Amino acid sequence: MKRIFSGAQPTGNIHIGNYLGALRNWAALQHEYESFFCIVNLHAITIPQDPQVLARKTRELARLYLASGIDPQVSIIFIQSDVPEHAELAWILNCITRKSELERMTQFKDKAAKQRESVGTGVLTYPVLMAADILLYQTDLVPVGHDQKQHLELTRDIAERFNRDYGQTFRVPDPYIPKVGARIQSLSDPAKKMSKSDEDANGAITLLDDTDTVRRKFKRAVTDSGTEIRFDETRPAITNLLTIYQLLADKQPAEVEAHFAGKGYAALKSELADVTIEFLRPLQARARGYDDAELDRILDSGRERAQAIARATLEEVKARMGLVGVQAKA
Ligand code: ATP
Ligand code: LTN
Repeated sequence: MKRIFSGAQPTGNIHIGNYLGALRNWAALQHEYESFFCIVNLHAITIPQDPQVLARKTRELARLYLASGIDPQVSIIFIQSDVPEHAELAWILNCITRKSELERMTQFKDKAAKQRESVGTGVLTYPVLMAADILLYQTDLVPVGHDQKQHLELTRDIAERFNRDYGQTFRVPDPYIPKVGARIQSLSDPAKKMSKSDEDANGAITLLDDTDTVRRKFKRAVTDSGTEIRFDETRPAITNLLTIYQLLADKQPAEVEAHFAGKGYAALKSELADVTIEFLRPLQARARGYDDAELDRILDSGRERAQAIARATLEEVKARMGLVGVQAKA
């Protein structure tokens, strides 16, 4: 069976952009692939985190994976720092990655521009840890949103370089970026992606927002000039709202346009709030449905299953590089 691997960071609040761009596809693909879904807490600490909040968010994210339809009987759900092979392989891959490759990453450039001198080394080397995550599991396919495309390309380059220099070791993964939903934009600024790290909380509908909050955020959502409700690249705000509607209501674009023909923006926003609330209600109930003991059991079993595979890959990597221990007969 082919494999998929993906992950999200336990920072901020997971939003419908993360769901529509990534989690939703994880749940859909899990039956066709052997699946690994990781809570990437080592990525989260590339920027300072409050330890208690990070610990709480890590478990909350595990609940949201489950609530989004990831079945722990089918897929492996685990916490990145529970499998130390991720950090170990990341170090090794750091040594075959060029600094210039990392400095070219647009996400790094954005963060470096904002933080200047204080930008941490982890922000620079973060794509190497991501490559390690993926390559440890001999992954075939990586379902992510559009913003991760460049990191995936780097992962492929690193895998190919290692295979060329040390012999065939890693499977070279393909990205899986959905045609619709890979780039959900902020409700407050349709030129920016919906983001967990946005200071403006009105830009994103989070998976744990209550009914009133959902209605309020959609009501305040920015719209374009004009009145027509149709998909149109030159009108990014309405197109973004229609995309969210299309995916949550499970309709074709033509059906959506026909449905809103002759209606105004207020109707679009109110119906969008309705479908979102209907989608979130059962999801939130499922998230609450897992008690701590059950969550521990799921994460523990995930760690064990993931680590067995990660360990085998790392052993092969170390042998190929001549990294032998006292027990190995060189
Ligand atoms: P954020 O900017 O919201 O913090 P992130 O990409 O840093 O997002 P993750 O939690 O690691 O946060 O992302 C999980 C997944 O969600 C990734 O596959 C990412 O590509 C996807 N994703 C993030 N934002 C969006 C968006 N606005 N639209 C579609 N997919 C998204
Ligand atoms: N970098 C990603 C999260 C991430 C990831 C991964 C995604 C870390 N490791 C491996 C897919 C595969 C992000 O910030 N969204």
